[in-house]
Amino acid sequence: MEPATVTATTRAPNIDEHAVQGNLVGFNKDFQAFVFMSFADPANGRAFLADVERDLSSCHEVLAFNRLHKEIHVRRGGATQIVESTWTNLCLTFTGLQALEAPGLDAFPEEFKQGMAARAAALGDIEDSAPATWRPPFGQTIHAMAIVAADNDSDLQAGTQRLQAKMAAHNVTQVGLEPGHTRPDPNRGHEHFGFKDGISQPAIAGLTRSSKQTEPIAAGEFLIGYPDEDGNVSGTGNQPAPQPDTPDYNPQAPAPPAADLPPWAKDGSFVVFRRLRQNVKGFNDFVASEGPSAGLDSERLAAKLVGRWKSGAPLERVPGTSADTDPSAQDPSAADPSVLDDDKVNAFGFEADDADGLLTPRAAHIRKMNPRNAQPPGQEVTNRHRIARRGIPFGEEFVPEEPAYPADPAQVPAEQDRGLLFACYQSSLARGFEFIQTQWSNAPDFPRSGDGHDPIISQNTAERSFNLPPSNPHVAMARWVQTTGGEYFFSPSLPAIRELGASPTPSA
Ligand code: N7H
Repeated sequence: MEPATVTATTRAPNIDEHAVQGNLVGFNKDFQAFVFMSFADPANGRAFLADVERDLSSCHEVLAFNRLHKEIHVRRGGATQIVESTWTNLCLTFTGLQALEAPGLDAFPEEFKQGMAARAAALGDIEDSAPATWRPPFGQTIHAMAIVAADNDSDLQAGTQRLQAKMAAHNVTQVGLEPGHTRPDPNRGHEHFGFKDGISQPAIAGLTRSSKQTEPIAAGEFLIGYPDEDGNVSGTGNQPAPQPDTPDYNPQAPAPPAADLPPWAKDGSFVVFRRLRQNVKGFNDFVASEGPSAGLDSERLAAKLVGRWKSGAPLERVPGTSADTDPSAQDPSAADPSVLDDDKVNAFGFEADDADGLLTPRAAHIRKMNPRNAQPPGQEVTNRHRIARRGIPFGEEFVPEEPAYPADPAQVPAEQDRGLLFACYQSSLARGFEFIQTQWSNAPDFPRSGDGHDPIISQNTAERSFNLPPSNPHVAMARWVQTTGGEYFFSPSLPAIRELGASPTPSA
């Protein structure tokens, strides 16, 4: 594939922030609920959309609030919550769009039409991650998902009840609800294995700037109707399918649609929701028992699997680290907290200084998920597979004394049922989530032959192994993250929700 054509328009498109739903840029709230629903019939569904639309938040509102919040926080020296907001967004499955009799649905891509459960074989969701083991309503009919996000639990309850009242008024049935919340201090911002999360996020050209000084990614990688990294307008039928001899090729992806998405899809985005249960005890026991044979203590082996220390500090050298320092030997932030500063924490590549994975193993989670400047593929290929992650942890805190997980996933007790409500946004499921899950995470030969599986999220085999340089033992790993549900959604723009809600036959 030719290198990306980067034009001024690609870099700074004119995006209507009032149109795009707000969670694309990240609600960034400590309490969130994902509410799943089904419509009784098209008229009721459309009436619900028309009614709920005024409660939905836009990117403009979220960005303005976040700016104000930060300004007050900085000026008052980190004072307690001064301004608060509760946000709601709504997105629809393919069956939900059909239930609304939305026009132009033929042009939607095949993987979205099939839904996540039907994509299980391609995604590697097998054995204890197979749809047969998923919690209801996953794998069953879901028409829509609302995301409610608030600063505290009582605001979340109030926001959810407001939504539920509108659902009830229009005969919309709640088929599931997944509550998430950030972990309590001192683990706020960390996921359940203990790692700081939400550090490396792509900036979306024309919409967000990265505080971590990374180059913005073309808006067309996240939103429909804008030039992507290759200069093609996303959602149009003119995008050639990647050919087998290119690093963009995904044999698991169905052929891309030949037709353009309908006009109402502009400013929309595809959303992946995945309920990922984390076996914290299994992970902790593994790094404690396997570390010594690899010559590492448990914290260091854990860091090698992820590619960052639990503090968030990278295993690579960042600006200011001397060339003879090994930041993968012990957490450098203990001696120098500045490695966690925005201008350092993400300021590294892999290939130039660490081609052999001596610091960050090539199969470490963050290296698989964003190979940065790896060759192959080059940066321009990596940038065609970026996602905006918007997940939040769920479940109770881990207690070290708790028993091992039962073999049967259905028997995991509620108090041990914890993990990540993973959500991500992209303009193409095939090139975003599906590509990185199948071609990078699940692939033992990516980036290079024999590197191993992503230790955190690969799913397709119980025989997972991880190549740990320099001695390169293939460490055998259990699966500590199980898929317990998930679905594909489309997050339409606010004008599109008005249009879909207003008329039984909106113009295609
Ligand atoms: Fe991952 N973890 O705790 O190990 N992830 N992730 N992820 N993840 C990242 O930079 C984790 C999951 C990505 O640009 C960090 O935010 C866990 C899925 C991407 O450097 C940590 C789960 C997918 C990045 C974790 C999970 C991804 C990333 C480092 C599930 C996509 C950015 C902190 C339970 C299919 C890479 C950070 C970059 C980072 C963890 C899921 C993708 C600590 C526990 C399903 C793109």
